[in-house]
Amino acid sequence: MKTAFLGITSSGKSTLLAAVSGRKMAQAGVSQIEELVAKVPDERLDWLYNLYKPKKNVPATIDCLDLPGLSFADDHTRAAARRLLGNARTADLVVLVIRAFDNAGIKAEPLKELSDLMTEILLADLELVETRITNLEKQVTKPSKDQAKQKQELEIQLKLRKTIEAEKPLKTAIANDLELEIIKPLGFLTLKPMVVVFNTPESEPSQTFDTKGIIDSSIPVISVCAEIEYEISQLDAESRAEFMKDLGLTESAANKLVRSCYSALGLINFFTVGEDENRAWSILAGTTALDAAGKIHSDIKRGFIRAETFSYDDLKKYGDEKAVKAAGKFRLEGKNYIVQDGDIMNFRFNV
Ligand SMILES: Nc1nc2c(ncn2[C@@H]2O[C@H](COP(=O)(O)OP(=O)(O)O)[C@@H](O)[C@H]2O)c(=O)[nH]1
Ligand SMILES: [Mg+2]
Repeated sequence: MKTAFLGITSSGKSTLLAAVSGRKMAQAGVSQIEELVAKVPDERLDWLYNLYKPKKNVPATIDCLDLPGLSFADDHTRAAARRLLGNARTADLVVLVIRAFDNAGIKAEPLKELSDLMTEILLADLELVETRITNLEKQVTKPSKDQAKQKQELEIQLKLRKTIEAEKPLKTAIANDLELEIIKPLGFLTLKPMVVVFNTPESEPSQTFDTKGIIDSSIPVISVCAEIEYEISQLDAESRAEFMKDLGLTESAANKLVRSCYSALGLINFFTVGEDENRAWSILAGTTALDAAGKIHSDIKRGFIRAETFSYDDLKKYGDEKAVKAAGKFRLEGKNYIVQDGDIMNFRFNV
């Protein structure tokens, strides 16, 4: 699962990514594509750590792609921006970073910036559709074993073009899963889940913005001051707690952002616990116990017998595993059990 961070140059993408990944800020102005890993904060894992005191505590992570800043100032930079947007096509989630702080004398125009970015993303998808239509129209005239498939895709692409031109969301044009499967490899940006981040000034970190009419109300919108978050990320645990207390914060905005990316990706956690390590595992909501076992190791999936399962909530309520068992909350689940967020699992297997 990969998240691409997109935004205009100097919107604070790299600062924000340094904050969520806990690393040092690279030299300013570095304009290459970089992959970073962000730990997904989960206070349940911290609680479990205190109970089991394992040697290691392993949180879930998400991969983040830092793309060089976009510019739509002229045809030349616009063409470069189009190419950069292409790099986001393999991502599962798009995070738009919008500059809401004045920078080097340039005033922030956050809503305009968001609106422009949304337009450019839509145009990039339109260009992809146009190119595809041109190619397919040529291909379908030549007999080949793929001809039927090409005709089918051409019909879908023509439908998509109409939808974009009518300024309607692409997903309204897709009739069923088969159509979705046919066009999925192209990586349309407007079909991806999205999170919008307003990078706010230090003077007003929780400033909010009315995005009605610009983006769909289902898209999560978060206010973050990347500079402050970066400072927080560079502190040791103790100073961090103090700093946050001074600011009256219970959770850093960077944490909130990572968690909202995680849920926008449709991911949930199950846990494994033990002397060696406690670990949070990422799975898509709706994953079966058998596939969850496969996340850990293919042998565990192959030799799956059953999954000893109890919920984090029950563990917290009753205090320890023995009490969970005594309360009748310890379960044996089979292959088809749908794993729930917060399940603590031990897979029995035989290979
Ligand atoms: N005042 C202020 N400056 C910021 C903030 N976030 C980033 N910056 C500054 O804006 C400049 C560009 O940030 P950078 O993260 O490199 O932007 P990118 O081009 O989107 O990767 C840097 O000088 C940052 O220090 C913020 O929240 N407030
Ligand atoms: Mg950058």
